[in-house]
Parts: sequence; structure tokens; C-alpha cells
Amino acid sequence: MNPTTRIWMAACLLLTASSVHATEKPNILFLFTDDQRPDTIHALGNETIITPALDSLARRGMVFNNAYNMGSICAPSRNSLFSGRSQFRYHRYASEKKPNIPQSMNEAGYETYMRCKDGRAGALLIHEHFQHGKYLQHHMAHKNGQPGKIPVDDAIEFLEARSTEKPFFVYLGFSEPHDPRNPADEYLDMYDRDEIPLPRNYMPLHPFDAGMLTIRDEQLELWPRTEDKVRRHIHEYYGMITGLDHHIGRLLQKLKDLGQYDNTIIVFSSDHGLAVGSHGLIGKANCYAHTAKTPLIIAGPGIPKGRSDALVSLLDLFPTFCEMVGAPVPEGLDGVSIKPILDGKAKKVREHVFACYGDVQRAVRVGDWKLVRFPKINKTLLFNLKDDPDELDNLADSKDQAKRVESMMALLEREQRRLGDKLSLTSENPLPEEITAEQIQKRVDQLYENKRIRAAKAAGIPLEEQPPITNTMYQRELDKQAYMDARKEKARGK
Ligand SMILES: [Ca+2]
Repeated sequence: MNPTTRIWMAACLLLTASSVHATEKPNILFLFTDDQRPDTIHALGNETIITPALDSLARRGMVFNNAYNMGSICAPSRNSLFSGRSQFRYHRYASEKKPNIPQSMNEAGYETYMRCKDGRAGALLIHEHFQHGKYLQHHMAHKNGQPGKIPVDDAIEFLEARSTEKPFFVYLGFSEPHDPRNPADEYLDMYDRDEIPLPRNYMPLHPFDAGMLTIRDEQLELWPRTEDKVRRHIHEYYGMITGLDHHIGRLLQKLKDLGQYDNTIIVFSSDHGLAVGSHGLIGKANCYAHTAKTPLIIAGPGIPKGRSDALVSLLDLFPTFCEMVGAPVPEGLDGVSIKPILDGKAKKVREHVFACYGDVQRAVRVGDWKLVRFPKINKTLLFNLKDDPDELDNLADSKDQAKRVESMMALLEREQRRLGDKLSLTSENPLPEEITAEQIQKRVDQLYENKRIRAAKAAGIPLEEQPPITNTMYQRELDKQAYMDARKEKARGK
């Protein structure tokens, strides 16, 4: 063999190796929405909501019915997801050092791409490792009434222009259906507001105060939360999700047009859910199922169709991604890969799952049982989710369940230690748990009054010269609603 032939053959072998490499490894499209409840996909049993694109994913792949987030706030949920480590192991942002998802994907030979909501709400330091990374401006994304359009347009441009030599890992961190929720009328008009059912666990007021009733999102609605008000929130929330679904559908169609759909594993999830009227709450400051759980669908080559009741944490996605692409699972991750479930080799990969919110709630689930602890008021809830999926019947004070409560509290403490969580589950001076709608309103008014006092001090002027704060959360929400009503009236007049 002459040298030229040898070089030519070597080049051929290399080329073959690289094309085999590219075709063997699936692309990964990771769609991650913001504040989307697990029960907001039509194909999974919500008769009201319209989500054809997500339905197609749910029918194509594996649906996880019990996926939990790790801290129902944007930043903790995303930082734990991308670092694979509990939020108690770092201050606000997980370190840029390994391990993290983009570096593992880069090293596995993937072209990594990210479009994500405002960095402060995400894994700011880790995002730097994406080869193509850009943030969405939160408010821009909400301005046009087309949820998800901007990142989907960007991703389509990227997919059309790229060489297919390497597989891709595309992460789209949408900033919807997070408020402010102002979907275009074309999405709102798909629903009759009066026909939207209230959640089975709708309440006008949360039955007790555990220190979370005036946290940001709760201020989006006044107290008590009447049926009409809650229906309006749900209507706008569903409109956002339907709009988002429309643009996700465009992206899925583009993958098909480019011949990439069959070789792309699509992972759909959200950073956490939202109350939107359940349990008398509007926001995400809680550990109930509507908020602590998140939708999770994995669909694509090699993934069987089906539903899994296995307990899953968003912490489990990093090791799962690694195993999907044949990368080593880094040492020291707090989650566990769910690939054995996807491969049909296991029914479950964990016995229990932990959830938390700030310093006001901790929860643990084992099988069908879930315990929620409110340390500021020394209160415990216990639910049997098999009989009571809506979490309405607290069994914690039942004598029959005393042993279970004791063992689950001990498990919760062990999980706290394992995950580096130092919060004490008991307060020496617990706060009173009874509260009325008027008292909550007064407390919010006082928060704004304190803000006014601080502003006067900072400006060095007497308090009476400092104007009252009118730009409150609920006033902004009311202004937005008035704007949307006016838009609707204008459209009707045309
Ligand atoms: Ca969020």
C-alpha cells in the first residue's frame, strides 16, 4: 500500500468513525418552562386545557407522574438541576466548576446551545459553559402575547444553520407561563372563562399562616380569592400555556422538516408548578403537589411509550442526561439517573423524594405518603396521596398515624442532613397560625409602608413628603387585567 492510499484509507476510517459517532448519539432537546403545573397537559387528563404539541410528546414517550422539583423558586430549581447538587450546597448560584450539565455535554462531543430566561433567575455561572448561550429579556418575552416565540425562533435559526456533524444539546428555558400573563386574544379566545372548572382543592383562603402568605406571587391577587378571580387567573394561565404549546409545536415541526425528529430525545419539564387558586394560594411558595411537582415527559429514540409512577427529582436529570449520551456520571451528584426506568430495567430508582420552599416548608414523600412540615409554626401535614391526591385531608394528628409521622419526620431530617440543609424543623417561639383575609391585607400594606419609610430615609425627607407606593404587585396585576379587558373591547369594536 503506497503512502497516499494509506492516508486516504485512514481519512476514510476517521470519517466513518465520526459519522457513526454522530448518528449513534441522539440529539437532546430540553424544553424547560417556568411555573407550569404538572396537570396542565390535555393528554394527561386535563379536559379543559389545549396543548396539542405537548400531547404529542406525552403520547410518544414516557410520562413521569411524580417528578418533584428541588425548591419551588426559579433560581434554586435551575441551579440544582444544572449542577446536579442540592441548593443547600452553594449560595444562590451553583459554582461554574464541574460538575455541570453543559460541561458534561461538551465533553461528550455535543454542540451545546441555550436560550434561557433572565440569568439572575437561572444557573448564572454554569450557563457560561454553553457553546452558544444567550439570555431572554423576561419582559420582552411577555410583551408580544406570543409565549415562547422568541426562543423558538432563535432555536429554529440555529438548527437550520448548523452543521449536523456533531449531535446537539439544546436547552430552551422559557420564561412562561410565569406572570405577567398576557397571552394574545387568539389563545384566550380558545377558552370560555365561565366554563373553566376550579381546581378540586380550590379555597378562598389558605387555612393557616405558616409564614408564606405574603411572599411575592401571593400578592398577585387580593384576599379572599373569589371564584371569579381564580377563574380569571386560570384563564390567563391556560392561555399562556396554549400559546407556548403553539410555538413548541412549531419547533417540533421544524425538527421533522430537518429530518432530525427521529434522532432527537425531547425532554419536557418545568422548574416547578404553581397554585393558581389551589389551597387558597396563587403562587409557588408551597410544597403541595400542584407546585412541588413538575411535568416531566421524555420522548424520542429508544424511549418507550408509557407512564411511570416512580418518584423522580429534577436533581435526577443531570445523571440521566449523562447516561443518555454515554458520558460518565460525575461523582458527588445528589440525584440518581432514571435511565433504568426508561430502559425498562427498573420500576423505580429512589424510595423517597424531598421538597422544600425557602425557610418555611420542608416535605418528604415515601410511596403514597407525603409529609409536609412548617417549621415556623411547628405544624405537620400528612397526606395519603392514593386516597387523597388533592391533599385536602390532613392525617398528621390521627392517632393511627403517629408512628408514620414519627418515622417520616426522622426521614425528613436524614434527607436534610444528606442534602446539606441546616434548617431546624422546630421553632422555640412558633408564630400563631390563625389569620384572616383582613390581617393578610394589612400585613402586605405594612410591607409597602415599610418600603416608603425606607425610601424617605434614603432621600433624607420627612415621611409625609414621601408619596404612598402605588406600584404594588396586586395593583400592577389589576392594571394589566384592565389593559387586557380594554384590548378585548377594542377588538370587539372592530
Ligand atoms: Ca419559576
